[in-house]
Amino acid sequence: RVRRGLTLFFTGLSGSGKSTIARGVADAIRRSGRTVTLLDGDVVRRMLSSGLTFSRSDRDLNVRRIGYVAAEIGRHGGVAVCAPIAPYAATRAEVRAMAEDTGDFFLVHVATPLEVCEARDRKGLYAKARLGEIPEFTGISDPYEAPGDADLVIDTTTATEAESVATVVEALRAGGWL
Ligand code: GGZ
Repeated sequence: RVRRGLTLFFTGLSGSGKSTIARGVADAIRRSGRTVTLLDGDVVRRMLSSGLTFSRSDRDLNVRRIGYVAAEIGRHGGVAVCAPIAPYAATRAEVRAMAEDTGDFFLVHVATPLEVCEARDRKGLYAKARLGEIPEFTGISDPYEAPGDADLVIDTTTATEAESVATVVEALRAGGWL
């Protein structure tokens, strides 16, 4: 039986935990027997969007490309798990429309507060952004528009990685996608 495709889209700040949770959820979906493609921010920036900057128009182009690929995966009954920052609401809405044209769309806001992401500063990027060494850094010198249409909101301030993954998997199960 060919199932309805799904674009599972994570949005949130750098260091919010998006990629880690997305990877864990993708593994869980795969174990459930569905075909999964992970479109992680890092890999997409290298393979699909190389040469793009972090200007608004380049971010939009990056996020639209991810949305297009995800929608095509959905068309063929697959699950695409995407995890870019995707800071702009209008662009996320475009992606939702593209994905819903060929399958389903599920938006997860990884709403770990800026203070927490910055305090962790796993890659040292926030410190550089504060020093002005990275211009247009989301949350510091560039906007992040929090979604008002998230299907699920998670915060990794206190939840462990495993708990966050379990929360998303449970929501997918409840929605009939798993
Ligand atoms: C935000 C930046 C920037 C700027 C480099 N602003 O924590 P990371 O390192 O691994 O994740 C961030 C990643 C964001 O790329 P995306 O493709 O997800 O962004 S968008 O959806 O807005 O296109 C961060 C790193 O790239 N990075 N410069 N100025 N994040």
